[in-house]
Amino acid sequence: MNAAISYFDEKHPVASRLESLNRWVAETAALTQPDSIHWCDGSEEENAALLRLMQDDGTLLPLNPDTHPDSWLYRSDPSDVARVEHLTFVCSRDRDDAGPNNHWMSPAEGHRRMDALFAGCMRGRTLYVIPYCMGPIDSPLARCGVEITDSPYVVANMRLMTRMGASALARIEKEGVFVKGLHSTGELDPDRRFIMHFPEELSIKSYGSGYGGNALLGKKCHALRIASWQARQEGWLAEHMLIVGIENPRGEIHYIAAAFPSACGKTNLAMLIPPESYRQAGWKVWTVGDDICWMRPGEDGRLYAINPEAGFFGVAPGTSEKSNPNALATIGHDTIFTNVAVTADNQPWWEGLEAGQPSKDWQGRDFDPANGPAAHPNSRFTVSARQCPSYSARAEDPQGVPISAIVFGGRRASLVPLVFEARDWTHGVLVGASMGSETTAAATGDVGVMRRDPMAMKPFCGYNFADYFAHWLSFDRPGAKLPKVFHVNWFRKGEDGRFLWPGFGENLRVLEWMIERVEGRAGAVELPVGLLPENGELRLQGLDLADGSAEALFDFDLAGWKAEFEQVGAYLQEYGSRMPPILLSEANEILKTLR
Ligand code: SAT
Ligand code: MN
Repeated sequence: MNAAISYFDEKHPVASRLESLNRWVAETAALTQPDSIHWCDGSEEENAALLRLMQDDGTLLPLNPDTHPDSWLYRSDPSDVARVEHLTFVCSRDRDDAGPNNHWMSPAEGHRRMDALFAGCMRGRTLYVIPYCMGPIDSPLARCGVEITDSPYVVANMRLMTRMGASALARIEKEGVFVKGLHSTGELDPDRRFIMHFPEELSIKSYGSGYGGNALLGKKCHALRIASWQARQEGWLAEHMLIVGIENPRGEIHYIAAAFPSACGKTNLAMLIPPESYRQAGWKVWTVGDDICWMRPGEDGRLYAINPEAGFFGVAPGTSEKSNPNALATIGHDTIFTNVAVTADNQPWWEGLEAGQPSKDWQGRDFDPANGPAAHPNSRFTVSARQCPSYSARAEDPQGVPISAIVFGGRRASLVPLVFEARDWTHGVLVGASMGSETTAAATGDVGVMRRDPMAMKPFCGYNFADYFAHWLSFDRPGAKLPKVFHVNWFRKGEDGRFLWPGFGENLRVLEWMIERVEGRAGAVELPVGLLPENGELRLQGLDLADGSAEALFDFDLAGWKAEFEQVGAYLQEYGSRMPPILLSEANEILKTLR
């Protein structure tokens, strides 16, 4: 301890009035041995100085200032381009609290391993202290954390993704509670890389990666894994969901929260542009968040949601004037691009962008198709949400927005129809719990493999899924006015292997049906798996679907569903006696009907 305190001298002044924070920074400095300590205040000057530093040492490459002012390219280590689920652990005291859905290590072993990696790792580097707030600074739903990192790239990204600096520190000093996140890029050696969570201590230790979800600790580590644990204790939900407001021609706005796995279109849905005929009729879409949603019951019994983030860390490939013009407008300036390609005139480029040609690939090599795609499939942009043309004024509302509908969805080439509605909350929880999806490039490993991904939280739930489902079920109580629950599948394919549904802006047609259901105006047909739109209730006018697609999108394959529910039943059984019996019996009932 005494050695640690020596870090606070004239060169490293004590920067907080909160003793527990100062002590933690001092202890961390004693362990990691940085050359200097910098407490981030979140100011423009600080950001400018950091960007200059990274430009000078080649960490950030400036992009074309005429087309992309104040924007930067960051090329990561080629081995460090995605989340690493196999190296991500929940270190709870009791192994069963982490559950079969998480890798587990005891807290003592977790700390021992991590502290061995952190010992002396910041020699020659600066230790940055980043106080941040997840959610609007004055929101009772928001929660704070402090990330210590040796990566200026992480500081610059956290500044875009969270409310970071002096105002967050003031809230932390008032509350006295914060999530402690310790991060070092270490040697970027995949064999010396771990992301560990200590939910009972509200702390995170992450070593050996500079990539988004592994290194920006406010995001998946805090706002999902630790927050889901906190949310269970405190009676709220921390979810991997976008939040979007849909304004109808009468000027009424319904807010929808939707859970899709990483790289399955959350950003696109959150920023959707209505089809021409809808636009003319007066429909508008407002973006509240594109990745994470914290919600809790309000006094009127409805669920109220905030987006804990302040920016977007979106997938670049596939983003175009056609697929997501709002995203393109958002990233026109003051954006950090990670692992994209560049054109000859130094504009960022990725597959799916209509304009331009790649000149250098994501690793800085002359572009050669033999080396694979020009931009890494998980290349990203980081940008402040305030730059989004469709950013909702309610996104900064400290009380959050009331949620009318919850949507679950995965990438399923077959079986699952375009949309169906759950019969009630319990069935809705089962619909979420039985979600399946094909894996994407957002995590290291095979792409396109079908796996169970309940509520799109498989990589992010900080505790036992059985307890998580029980927590979800507990919201159905007297006085609750819960949202309706739906399931969508934008990714069903026809026999020719092509997508049956055009997606993107046209998805508003499906959201319109949901809103009509919420308002009690649209009909539905009941099948064993849920409620489908009555014939003609899903508005398809003006949509150029291939012959037979409209039917194929809702084609009901009885044998396929039986097999699906047999799998779902077996999956839920894996959680043993902690699985809520009502969920098992709900799944069983459906299977019986299918048989
Ligand atoms: O890398 S992140 O976890 O931040 C993005 C994602 O995979 O959803
Ligand atoms: Mn995500």
